[in-house]
Amino acid sequence: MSNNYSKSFPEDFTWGAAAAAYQIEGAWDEDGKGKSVWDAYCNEKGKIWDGDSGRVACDHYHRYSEDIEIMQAIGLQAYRLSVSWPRIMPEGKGAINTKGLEFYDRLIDELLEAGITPWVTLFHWDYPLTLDLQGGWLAEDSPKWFANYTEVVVDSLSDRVAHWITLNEPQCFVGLGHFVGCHAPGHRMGLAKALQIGHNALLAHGMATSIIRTQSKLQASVGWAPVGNSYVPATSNEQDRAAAIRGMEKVFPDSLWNNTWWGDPVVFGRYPEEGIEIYGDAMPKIGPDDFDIIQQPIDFYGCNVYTGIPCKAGDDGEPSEVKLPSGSPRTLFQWRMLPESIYWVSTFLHERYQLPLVITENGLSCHDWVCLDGKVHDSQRIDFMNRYLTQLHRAIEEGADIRGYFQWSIMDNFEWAEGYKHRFGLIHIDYETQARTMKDSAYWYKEIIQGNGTCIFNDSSSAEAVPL
Ligand code: GBH
Repeated sequence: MSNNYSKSFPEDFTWGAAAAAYQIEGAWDEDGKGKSVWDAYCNEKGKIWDGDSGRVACDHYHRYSEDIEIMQAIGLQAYRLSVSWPRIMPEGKGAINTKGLEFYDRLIDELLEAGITPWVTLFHWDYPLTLDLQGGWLAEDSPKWFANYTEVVVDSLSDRVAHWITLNEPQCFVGLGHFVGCHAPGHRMGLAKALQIGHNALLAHGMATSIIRTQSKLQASVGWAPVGNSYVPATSNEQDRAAAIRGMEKVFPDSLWNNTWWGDPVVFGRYPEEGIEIYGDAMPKIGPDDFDIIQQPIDFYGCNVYTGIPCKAGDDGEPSEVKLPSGSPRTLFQWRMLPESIYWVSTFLHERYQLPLVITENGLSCHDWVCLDGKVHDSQRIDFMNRYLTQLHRAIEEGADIRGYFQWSIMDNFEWAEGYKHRFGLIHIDYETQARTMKDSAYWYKEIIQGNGTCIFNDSSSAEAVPL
């Protein structure tokens, strides 16, 4: 058994953690904030587990100073936050809510004082309700609305913020929000409209990227944070490996969890041929300049990765899912724990797009135990992170240019349709008292950061293939 205590990540590697506005801020109607589609969706009966909402969440809006102190105690180098669009533009366009902007001013100033680099996501799903009522992402003007909002944020924060992420997971807010309907705004619009919304979101990404590039006061680094399927070959034979890569490049007719449908327009300025064929009549309307707008140079490609699909090559070479033995480890969400997913998807993205990569999210919900000694034991999180980081290191060793890792999430938070059932945090939140407690994983991560990964223990169990 090889024990790789000598592992080290690249010298300028960024160790961070992430969260999103609606999931932690609370203060849903304070200081002039407008409503988001999530505020409305949570009021609909039966949509959210236990009838929860993000009205109060972690009360981060008021407790951000304390949260930054804990981030500092963990030794975080970077913190990925998102700006709530309706907090700073209550109607989504037009009037600016200065009080909302002042919150992000204070937050960023204090992060910088604590020596933590802010990475700002412009859109992590809390879309202004007023705009949704005016057609939302389907409206022809929607990319422009986003561009105008971006200008406001860039004008106000870019003297201190250099790292930007335009959109978080279009696959989710388009797919789950407008196609499946299990996330806000809860529309089920059919494939054609969903793809049009996706196209508008890509235009929004492009416009925002060029605005940041041209209007930022600091030299900006811009990327985005999509999520796509990661396939893991069940054996190390050539056919199975090829099938996994095929799975990550494939456009599926009935699913929006693709990598290339979203990534190719951004990096190559075109939709993948295969997608154009299978979507046929459902293809979005594409204006003559659209791809010039969408294809803006980006500085890094973000990758949110949680789980993967184990596969073998079918007779036609296409990936065919392999059933793991029952009882194979899963997270509390029932997502498979598949450490190699981070290796395969980052290797795939590196090879296809040839851009620096940043793992913009990786983490899990698991049971944790608040003990009498006041400690919170979450050994599954530590085990999970250790294994995923081992595989991330493997990808780097084999040549993938990976610049950073953001753990999801810095603290337990409002897990969308699952409410507060799932705890993803390094920091435990007591939702009765709002008390914060660093979990065991936070102490563990602190040492990982301090040692730049040198103390990641590779027990070799996940180094090669998924055992069948
Ligand atoms: C992210 O989405 C979000 O960005 C974040 O806000 C959220 O809190 C976090 O993750 C946790 O959910 O095939 O059944 O094994 C995650 C998107 C989409 C990742 C579905 C896992 C596969 C589930 N997820 N995906 S499954």
